[in-house]
Amino acid sequence: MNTKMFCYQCEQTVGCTGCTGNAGVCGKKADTARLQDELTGALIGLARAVDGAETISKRTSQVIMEGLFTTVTNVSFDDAAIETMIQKVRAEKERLVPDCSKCQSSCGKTDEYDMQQLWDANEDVRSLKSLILFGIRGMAAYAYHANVLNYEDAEVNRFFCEALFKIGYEESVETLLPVVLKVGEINLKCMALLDKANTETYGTPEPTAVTLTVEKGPFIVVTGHDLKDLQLLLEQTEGKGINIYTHGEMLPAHAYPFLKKFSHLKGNFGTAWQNQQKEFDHLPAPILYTTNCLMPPKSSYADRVFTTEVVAFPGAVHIDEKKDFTPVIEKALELGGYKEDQILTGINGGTKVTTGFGHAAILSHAGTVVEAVKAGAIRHFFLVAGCDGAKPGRNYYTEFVKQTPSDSIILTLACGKFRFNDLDLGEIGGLPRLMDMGQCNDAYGAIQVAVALADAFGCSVNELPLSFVLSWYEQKAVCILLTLLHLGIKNIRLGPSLPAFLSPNILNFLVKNYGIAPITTPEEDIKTLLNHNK
Ligand code: SF4
Ligand code: SF3
Repeated sequence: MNTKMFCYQCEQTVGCTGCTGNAGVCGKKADTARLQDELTGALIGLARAVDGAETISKRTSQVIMEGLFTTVTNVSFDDAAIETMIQKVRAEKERLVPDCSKCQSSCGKTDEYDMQQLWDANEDVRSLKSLILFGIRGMAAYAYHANVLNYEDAEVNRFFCEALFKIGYEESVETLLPVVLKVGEINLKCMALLDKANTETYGTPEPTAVTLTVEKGPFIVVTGHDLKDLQLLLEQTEGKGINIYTHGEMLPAHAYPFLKKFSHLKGNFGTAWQNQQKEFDHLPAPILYTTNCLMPPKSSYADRVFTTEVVAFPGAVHIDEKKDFTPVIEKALELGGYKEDQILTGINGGTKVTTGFGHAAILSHAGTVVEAVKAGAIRHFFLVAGCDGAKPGRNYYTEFVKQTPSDSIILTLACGKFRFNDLDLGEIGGLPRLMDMGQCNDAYGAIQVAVALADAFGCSVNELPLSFVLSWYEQKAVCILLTLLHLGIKNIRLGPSLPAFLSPNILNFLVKNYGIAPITTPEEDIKTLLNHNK
């Protein structure tokens, strides 16, 4: 394959096959894509150097997580930052195995990996290696968030190396397929780790109504998934007359007892990531990006974009690991915010949204839920969850939710919910019909709820009146999907389009063994899914 760049890791890839020109649909330039490939090749080189080690040091693991996270869609557009990351990976390999790259031995482990080999491989091998690579990229983001809260899991850390090693070493479908499923297994452990890290640090999420009104005066919008950054920003802005508003995947932060005690954490601004260029246009406030999804900023607000951790964009001020948010605070004071309160709404006109229905909150009503199912008040549960995106066809999810019968419950999580989370769908037996469980990583909570319900009814998760209707965009969705497959969850509906990196044979395998299917129309899918477990 002789292209300027090759990337097909996200849902908006060109023609559902791959971005191959001078830049991807996301705005990633060909040079950046090539550097990301070089970084991935260097990470495989590092994994080769630690092959067989029982324990992977904290330092090596941090380098691997950071390197993988850097290559997730909409995280880093900054070539200089990626080059620095590549040097960091090489330095770590040199520290572990001095002179490895100069060694003449025939062990076959001295080199970095040339990603062109992967892109040129037989389509099934390429498909499986891509599933592994994109899955561990997503998982690395979750491990990274747990790590900043000082939580780590030796098995998760070891698996990053194992998976990277296999990408560079195994060449057969038979040996790669088990690794794909193992990504799902280990990601479940990784999401459990992050759940523990978040709840032990910030408390158990509580159902919380969040206003969409932005009060007059200086404010900061904080987006992404990193709760620690939000905590530090809240501490540094306390008493300074600056309000903080969450955006996108930061919305569920309002439900954590430790974070909600800050009275200047006021509400949520805006919707999902793909609307940021419209919503941030001339915003009288700075925006702090803690993770994906960053879109190339328009000139109307580029001077107020701040990044931290692995997020980076050329020209945007980057807050380094010292976490001094003074430049963001000064920008908020300089811009001054709105002159009057702004009563803003969600996509459907609602003026507030509710979040915080984590597994603990839902399971505290387990008795009510079980009784309601037995009495026929609840006929079905739909998990309508996942990423949002820019491509047309995603209004399927809004329509799906609107058309669900009034005796069904909708659980949701991740940023796709902004299409419908301001709808008032009413209640069943005192429980809201629409419950937001949190960020994408809180898919762990949805799994906990499903397992507990299956226990209560003495059946398997697949026998529950529960359907998974998922929307994907980037690589975190890949690891979550692999976790659901690892758990044997069947009949998932996936959209808005299927991943370009599923070869026909691998897709057939998923269809045959897991009944995975693309979304069709809300009417058709609701009808099929309601009849499924009868
Ligand atoms: Fe294309 Fe997605 Fe890759 Fe960006 S991340 S270059 S849009 S496939
Ligand atoms: Fe959204 Fe980018 Fe995936 Fe965590 S913020 S879900 S797309």
